Amino acid sequence: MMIKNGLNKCLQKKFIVNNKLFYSSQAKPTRDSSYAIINNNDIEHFKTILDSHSIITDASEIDGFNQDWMKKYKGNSNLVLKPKTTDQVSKILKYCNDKKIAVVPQGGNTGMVGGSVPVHDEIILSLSNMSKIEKFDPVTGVVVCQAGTVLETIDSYLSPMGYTVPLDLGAKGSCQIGGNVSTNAGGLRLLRYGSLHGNVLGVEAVLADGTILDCLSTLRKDNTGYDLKQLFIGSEGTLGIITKVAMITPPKPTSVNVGLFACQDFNQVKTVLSRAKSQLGDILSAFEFMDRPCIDLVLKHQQVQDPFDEKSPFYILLETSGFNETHDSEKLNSFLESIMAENLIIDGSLATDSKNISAFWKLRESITESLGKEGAVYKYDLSLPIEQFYSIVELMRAKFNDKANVVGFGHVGDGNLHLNISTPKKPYSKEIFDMIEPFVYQYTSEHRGSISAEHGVGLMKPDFLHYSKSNNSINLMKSIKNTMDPNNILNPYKVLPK
Ligand code: FAD
Ligand code: 2HG
Ligand code: ZN
Repeated sequence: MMIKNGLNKCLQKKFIVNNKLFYSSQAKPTRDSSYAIINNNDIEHFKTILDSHSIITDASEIDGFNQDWMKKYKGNSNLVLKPKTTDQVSKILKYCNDKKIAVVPQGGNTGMVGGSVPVHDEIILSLSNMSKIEKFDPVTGVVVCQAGTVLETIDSYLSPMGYTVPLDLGAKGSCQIGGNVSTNAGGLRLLRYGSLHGNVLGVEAVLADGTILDCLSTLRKDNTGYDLKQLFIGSEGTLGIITKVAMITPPKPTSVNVGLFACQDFNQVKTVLSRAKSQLGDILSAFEFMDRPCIDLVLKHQQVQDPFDEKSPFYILLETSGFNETHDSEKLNSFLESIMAENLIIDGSLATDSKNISAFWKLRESITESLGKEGAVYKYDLSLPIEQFYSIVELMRAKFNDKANVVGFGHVGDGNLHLNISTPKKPYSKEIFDMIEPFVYQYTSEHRGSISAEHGVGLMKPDFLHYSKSNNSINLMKSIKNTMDPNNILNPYKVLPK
């Protein structure tokens, strides 16, 4: 296997965007007129809770908070509050609940389903000023931090002590741990470390009426009744505002290898995945997949080189992480020998030093950014059985022909496909949405998949929730919401259908 050098650092440019805002094939929800419209008295009251720097009323400053990073969803809020303490969050929510003022919690605003921005004039409660790492236990690996701490900051803090965060994603430099927990973000290493439902040991959350709920346990085992913290993991800010998170972190691997493999067809990808699981076992830490159009997009928009001389239809990025270089290399080499001997890959390249490892990861992690540079992008984040995993990409490609660029990539090791359809240089269009939705959701439902594997429901999918949840489940979700937030002030119009 040859390592090809020269995959340069990507140029960080602003996404090309357009201003036509469509939410989905569904109409934008109308404003619920029972919410109060904020006035000067409200702002004067917030001045008794927060210092003046933590209250933003200037329209141009608020603009960035009103709009999501894809420039697909835009609200109309005229107030951003940036509390520094749990007590301040509690006082803000108590007031909003009493006055029936709607609130949208916002972390790093990197979410992909429009959950983090207001739909109408909700107050934006930004957690950015709550970014302290409060405690770390070097024996148990448990870290406790405020919800606004950026994921990468936690990782940089842990690294010198030999620990790492159990989740990693392309947005790590901007997303916050509170946002990650609220969306139950998956990412690139879920295959190895599991989901946040397992890694989060405790949360502190403020309920809609201002009650501070202390579930900030740091215990690995605690079966004392209902596990209430789970309600906040993945509920996208609809049940409470997370103010602190306690999370178990794994030791940072000292030996890391990344292989990039080219395959002729998706069957080869599937077989390599099953071989990797059985032969690499405990050192397998990521198994990502991307089709050729993804690579073409990255090559078009980033300063990177094709690692292979020949084009192939499918690529796998496989990572091993462990603590014994000799053991890991032996294991990886015998795995590589066997997949090559059986012609399961047509080309491959291995990176063992940090420069080449990051170059390989860059190819995978910059797909989203490259797609964003194309213009309108329609994103679908699906869990599908491995047998149907790629068929939906082929179906959509056939449906669109040359009307749109259809790409497939994602966390194939976890059964999670990112289907993206882009129409370069064109604005979002209802016609395109109607060609995709509800077809993609129906297909997913027919194969008992999930219409949101990791990005959440947000504003994009409440009307489609029934494709993945039974009526009884949706009704129970509604009654939990009603119990915890009877005035419906927290992140309205999101997650639950009307
Ligand atoms: P935001 O976008 O600000 O908010 C997300 C949701 O959580 C909103 O509903 C918001 O109201 C709520 N929320 C935020 N903070 C709180 C809080 N403290 N309390 C209560 N509710 C809160 N996601 C994945 O799962 N896997 C990936 O691999 C992945 N890769 C990405 C790569 C890129 C380049 C980008 C831009 C995004 C990616 N995402 C991925 C999506 C996104 O980064 C994650 O969903 C992330 O967890 C959101 O965190 P955030 O702080 O930006 O939250
Ligand atoms: C990823 O895995 C993210 O890179 C983004 O979840 C997926 O852009 C997307 O569709
Ligand atoms: Zn993803």
